[in-house]
Amino acid sequence: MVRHRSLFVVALLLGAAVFARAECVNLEAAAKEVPFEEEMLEDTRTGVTYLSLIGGSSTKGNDCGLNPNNDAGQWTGWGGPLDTDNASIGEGVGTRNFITIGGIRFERGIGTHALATYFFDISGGPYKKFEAYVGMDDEKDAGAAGAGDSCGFGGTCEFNISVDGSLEFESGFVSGMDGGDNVEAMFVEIDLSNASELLIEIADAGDGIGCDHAAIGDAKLLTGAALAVDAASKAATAWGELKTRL
Ligand SMILES: [Ca+2]
Ligand SMILES: [Ca+2]
Repeated sequence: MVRHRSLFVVALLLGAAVFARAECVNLEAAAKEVPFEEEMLEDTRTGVTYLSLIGGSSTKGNDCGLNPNNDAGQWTGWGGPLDTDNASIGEGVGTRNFITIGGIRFERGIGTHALATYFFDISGGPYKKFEAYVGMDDEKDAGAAGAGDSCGFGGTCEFNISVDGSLEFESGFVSGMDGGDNVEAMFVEIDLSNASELLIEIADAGDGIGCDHAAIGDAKLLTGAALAVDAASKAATAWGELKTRL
């Protein structure tokens, strides 16, 4: 079971309520409508640092989070270079969509395409934990608008995450759909005490990179200050009622 319900900050999107996106989200309009049932908003707790690819050029951080310190040519295996943070890979530059995995739209995150590699220098940072949700972006699910059915199971990848050379998370085979059902994002939670380097690798699951629109939702580093806040208290409302923007 994905442990997301108590951790999510969700948007109440009823009627014509105006919803302002977080400052670091600069994708104003998606290229196409990717259905979603719920949305996970930016975690605004003190002590949260997002992994952020585009918000700045510094290797040690930018206004929107922590930038990778490996060459940008390794950030996506297709449709690059990545030009917009917190967006899917789409069909290349100018066609990005909001990141959506398993029916959940993520306000913050990394949208890319296998093969992809990211090194993050977390040395000297007071980070205690890494959290994220990994999966295939729903924009390539069979029947998704513009996707056609050529992608079958919505792409297939493997997500491997290492800390200081030690493999801490292996997703195994991940597809975008399982038969006719959407596939939920996998929650990742890794302790980071005294860590120096976080490595995220996205492989093609052995069947080539076709349709491999991979996504990492709400990818963030947490300090002790963030962990001191009861995440459950951030849940704005009950889950399940938030289907009004479908
Ligand atoms: Ca999917
Ligand atoms: Ca694949």
